[in-house]
Amino acid sequence: MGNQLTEIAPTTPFLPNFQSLHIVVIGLDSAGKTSLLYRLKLQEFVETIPTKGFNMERIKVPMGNSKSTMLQVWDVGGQDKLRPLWKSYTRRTDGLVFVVDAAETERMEEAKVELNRITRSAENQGVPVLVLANKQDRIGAMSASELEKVLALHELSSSTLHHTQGCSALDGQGLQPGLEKLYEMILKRKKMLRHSKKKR
Ligand code: G3D
Repeated sequence: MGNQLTEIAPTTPFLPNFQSLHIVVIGLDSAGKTSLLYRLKLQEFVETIPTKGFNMERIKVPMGNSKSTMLQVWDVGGQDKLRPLWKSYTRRTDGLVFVVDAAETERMEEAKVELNRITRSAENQGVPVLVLANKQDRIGAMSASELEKVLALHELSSSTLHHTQGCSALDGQGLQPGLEKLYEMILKRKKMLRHSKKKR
């Protein structure tokens, strides 16, 4: 991830009837998380400095009808010592965005292991997951459906809503539809949770 991006105020007016959402953006280093955030916020591609080790960034973006949506970004993988830290941040999240460099086929197994680890942890049971198959502009990038198979998303628990979306931080393609889908899944889950609470 790059180093400069911290918290930026939202550009859209507040919609008072809707709540704030908290979304954690994760993925292996260099998957394109920071580039995607810049693209979302500034509508342009910004050169970033990929970093390894501890790094956390936050940005507010408009999404669906939510009052504000906080995206919090983490690198995962190769950071065993730091895992307890990011795990505590994913604990109360409404949604997860898992970013994959779809052109880096040799790291798919590593991505699969991390995705499994995160979605299977007790804290994240049932949290909707948007998988972003980033770098679609690159030759040889896996499509969303190919990535879905390679990451074995069908193995996720049936209570975990998920969607895989091809995108590119370079031109912004696919990003907004992916986030809208995540928003839908979050609302659906909240509805399901309310329903099951009423039943009890
Ligand atoms: P991270 O935050 O997940 O660690 P970055 O990843 O956003 O820092 O991106 C890592 C590298 O991938 C950067 O290139 C960045 O420009 C590139 N990148 C990110 N998204 C895309 C994309 O959609 N298409 C292409 N072609 N490249 C992308 P460098 O060269 O600086 O390592």
